[in-house]
Amino acid sequence: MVTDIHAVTRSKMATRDAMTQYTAPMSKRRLSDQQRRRIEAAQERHRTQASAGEESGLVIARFGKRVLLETNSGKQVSATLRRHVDDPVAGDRVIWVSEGDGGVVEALLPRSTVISRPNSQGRLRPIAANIDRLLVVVAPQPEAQANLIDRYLVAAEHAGMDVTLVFNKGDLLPQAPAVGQLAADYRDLGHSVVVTDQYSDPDADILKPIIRAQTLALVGQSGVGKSSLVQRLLPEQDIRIGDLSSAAGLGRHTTTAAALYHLPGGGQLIDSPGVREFHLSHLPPAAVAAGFVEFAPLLGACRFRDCSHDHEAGCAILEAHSRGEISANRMASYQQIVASMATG
Ligand SMILES: Nc1nc2c(ncn2[C@@H]2O[C@H](COP(=O)(O)OP(=O)(O)OP(=O)(O)O)[C@@H](O)[C@H]2O)c(=O)[nH]1
Ligand SMILES: [Mg+2]
Ligand SMILES: [Zn+2]
Repeated sequence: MVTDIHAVTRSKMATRDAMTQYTAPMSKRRLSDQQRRRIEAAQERHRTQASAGEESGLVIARFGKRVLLETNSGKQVSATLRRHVDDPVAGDRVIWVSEGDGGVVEALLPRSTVISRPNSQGRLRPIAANIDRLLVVVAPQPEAQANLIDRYLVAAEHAGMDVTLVFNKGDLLPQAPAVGQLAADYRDLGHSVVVTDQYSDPDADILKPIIRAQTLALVGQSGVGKSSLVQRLLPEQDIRIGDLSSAAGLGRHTTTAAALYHLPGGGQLIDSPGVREFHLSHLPPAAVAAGFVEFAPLLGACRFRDCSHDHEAGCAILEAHSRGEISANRMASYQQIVASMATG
């Protein structure tokens, strides 16, 4: 949250600079086709040039300087990383060789998508890769934050991933009408929204048709029930679930590393550690407006090409807001994100 007026001013300047340089990402469809071709070409190149013993593998989880790999024959192997190998994470495909009881990762194959976030030192770190759809999980407890949802929507749009907003702990919604309203608001904006809870029939799980054969990543605050969702879909596995009563649902992280799970009906889910906040300081500021679905058709219609949609005359977005077509909450959330970007 920015309380420093100088920081706000700096952010506006940064916005303008970045806006003139920003080019909108290609459509998701073209992006993924092109990236898929590039990845296939890299894999093919590797197949023809591979030296003895090298094969590709899927990263199930990353633990410090080691990864847990799934081999092409479905076995799990713990592997170290050659020094130059760049930060493999759950969902990555890598080239590895076996060594002793384990393996060594030699190369990271190109990614179609990656979710990253700045670490506590402000360095951008990948969390999970090759994601088709982000499942942004929110709940009445800890209470859903619209601004955090908006940040994930911006990041996903920029990265070319689809998004479903999962309103979990639906059993608690009758006591949390504001969260129910939030679900309705995002649905009205045209987003994919599901309401679910751990007591619903697993065979009729509302998430199953969304998952299909894709790779999905569960993200959101700690304690909203991401790991519980995985457990529901994989009743045989033993997945660590947090005890909300001892943590009051805040600030405690039960899941400490992202991990990939294959689902029996096809598709794979990547569970990730909960976040307290999600910084977008690594994105160009103009990506923020592009991630607000009701702003997108108006972009380019402002009088000034480098409009920051904050105070300018002839701003199509502010005009739509004054006509009641963009809600006060979303306008404020947009401005809060842009203002926070200069300070991280
Ligand atoms: N009432 C209710 N509680 C739930 C539901 N799903 C999960 N919980 C509870 O929420 C708490 C946290 O669940 P987790 O699955 O560990 O949450 P998480 O999002 O994985 O948390 P981190 O790993 O810390 O990010 C546990 O006490 C669960 O029993 C639900 O549908 N309804
Ligand atoms: Mg968890
Ligand atoms: Zn504008």
